[in-house]
Amino acid sequence: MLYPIDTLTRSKKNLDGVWNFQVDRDGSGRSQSWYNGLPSPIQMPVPSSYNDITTSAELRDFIGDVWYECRLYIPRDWKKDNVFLRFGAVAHTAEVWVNGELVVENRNGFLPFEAEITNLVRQEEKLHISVRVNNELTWEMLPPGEIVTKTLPDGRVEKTLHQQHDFFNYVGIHRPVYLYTKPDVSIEDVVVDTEFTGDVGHVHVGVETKGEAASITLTVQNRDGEVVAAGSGDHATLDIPSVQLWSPNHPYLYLLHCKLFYENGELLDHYVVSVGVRTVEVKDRQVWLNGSPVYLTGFGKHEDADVRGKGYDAVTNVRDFNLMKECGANSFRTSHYPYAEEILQLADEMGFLVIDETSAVGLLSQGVPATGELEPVFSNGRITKELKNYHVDTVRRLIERDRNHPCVIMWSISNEASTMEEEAIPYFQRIIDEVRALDTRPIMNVNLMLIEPERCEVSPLVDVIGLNVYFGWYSTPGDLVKGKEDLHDYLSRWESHHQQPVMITEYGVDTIAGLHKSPPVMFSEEFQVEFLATYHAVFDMFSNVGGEHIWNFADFMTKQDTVRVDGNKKGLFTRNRQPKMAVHSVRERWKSLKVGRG
Ligand code: GCB
Repeated sequence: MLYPIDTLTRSKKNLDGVWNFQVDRDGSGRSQSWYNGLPSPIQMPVPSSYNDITTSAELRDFIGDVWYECRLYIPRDWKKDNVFLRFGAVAHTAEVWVNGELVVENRNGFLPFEAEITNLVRQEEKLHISVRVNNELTWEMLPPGEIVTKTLPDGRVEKTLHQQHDFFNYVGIHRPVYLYTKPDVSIEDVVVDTEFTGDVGHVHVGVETKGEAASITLTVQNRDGEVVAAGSGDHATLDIPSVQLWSPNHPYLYLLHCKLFYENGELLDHYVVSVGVRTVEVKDRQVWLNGSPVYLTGFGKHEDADVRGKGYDAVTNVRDFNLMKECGANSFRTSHYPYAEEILQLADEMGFLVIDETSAVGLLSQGVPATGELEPVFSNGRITKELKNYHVDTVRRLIERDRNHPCVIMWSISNEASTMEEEAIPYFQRIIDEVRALDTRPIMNVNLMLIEPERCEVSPLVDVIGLNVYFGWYSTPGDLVKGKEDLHDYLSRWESHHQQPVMITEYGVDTIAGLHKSPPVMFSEEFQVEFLATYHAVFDMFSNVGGEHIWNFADFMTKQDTVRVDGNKKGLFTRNRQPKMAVHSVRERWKSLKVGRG
């Protein structure tokens, strides 16, 4: 799905701001036609999670439906165009009405959806947009969850969410909302793939169109606005002489202009895609970028910030990227769901390699921390056909959304699933087949520490194995001597059992900023420094380790729990994006690593 942009033939209108909002306590809003107007709304910013905007614990923890609405005029000159209403993401399920008419339903909290509303725009009055949002999770969606209901003595129904994943169930209209126009004869999709031979870059372009256009022209402009390659047709390869390759240290972007023309030369549609020329492959137990091995340094992240929750926030995102650059990070993982498209655009611009993850987190029998024996979920009917279809659909929509971003170097198909079960093989094979049918990038699956190399059934199917490791934290807590031995033993066994590169996708410890202890103890800043240094020394002993992502970039909110102190505190930065002590030693290491850093 193409991102809405202004071009010679298209306009967009951003609807972010303060909308009306109302909680639907007994779920009767639909039958009371709230889509025609909310009876007693309060104000709610969009985009944002609604949970932390007021001071009400009831709203923060509410389970069920809430409603949003806004009203606006559409410019008169839009009346000749086709108009679409597009949401970047609404968690978790949404129904959208325009002028009282249901126009779209969506069941995916992390991916965009849209509806054509041309006929409704042609009416004279203000447009009334109404959205019903529900935050209930089931085992037929991702991430999975379960709502347990209890009827209280006074007849009220109490709902509790049981979730496996370790982040707060923030919900609401999370990403930018746009109205945009598209001509009758239009560019529906553009697919770009790149490679190079010597110093010539090859940009393979596929254009999907709607309606009858006489011709399609394709031109590539460099940063100075000069046309450096040109072609035509719906499939073409454009060659860029003396190409500037895209990499984290040199995030050079070209602009690909696609134009549709009528026979008489009239311009019908125009769309522009940023293109970074680069290659990614996995060989010799390493990840290669532009023909050289690259070692990934960086973080598992979250879309999470104080007050805003998971709401898109450019301020936080640019701050995060500046801090990551400053640490010597060249990459991050979109743990544990697809991030906003605007974040990937920023990663293209600023130069980060991204492991793009689906929202398949928590496909196992335990919550966090998972310790002890795991119960099966694939073989006992917990993982249903509906869930698998949802996963396949998510992967398809993710790839269709993100495949043109040079920053995306890998697809991560799940985090910590119950992959010791044989029944997980056909499930994941289906997901992998879907990815391979759509794209050539390497596939990663992220493994739970409890699932030992000899027991993991899914790792043999993927290109890169992600390992989340917490020896000396969740196992032998506080004992880094034993933790180091266990980590060494674990990595040695992965090295001898599997031929693919492994990537350390998580390692880290909860650290309370300002807590100092000598000798170090768990939760102190000194312990975080020592833990990371211990792990780094072990990683350096293994040539099949292709990278290290600290868990987490910043402290983040979780559900309330005895193992969490106002959220997960494994950040290298606080939730307010200020450094903990370990930042300094991490920066020193990452900036001086000799292995290729892209
Ligand atoms: C994990 C999970 C991550 C948790 C982390 C932790 O393995 O992948 O979502 O937040 O452990 O801190 O326990």
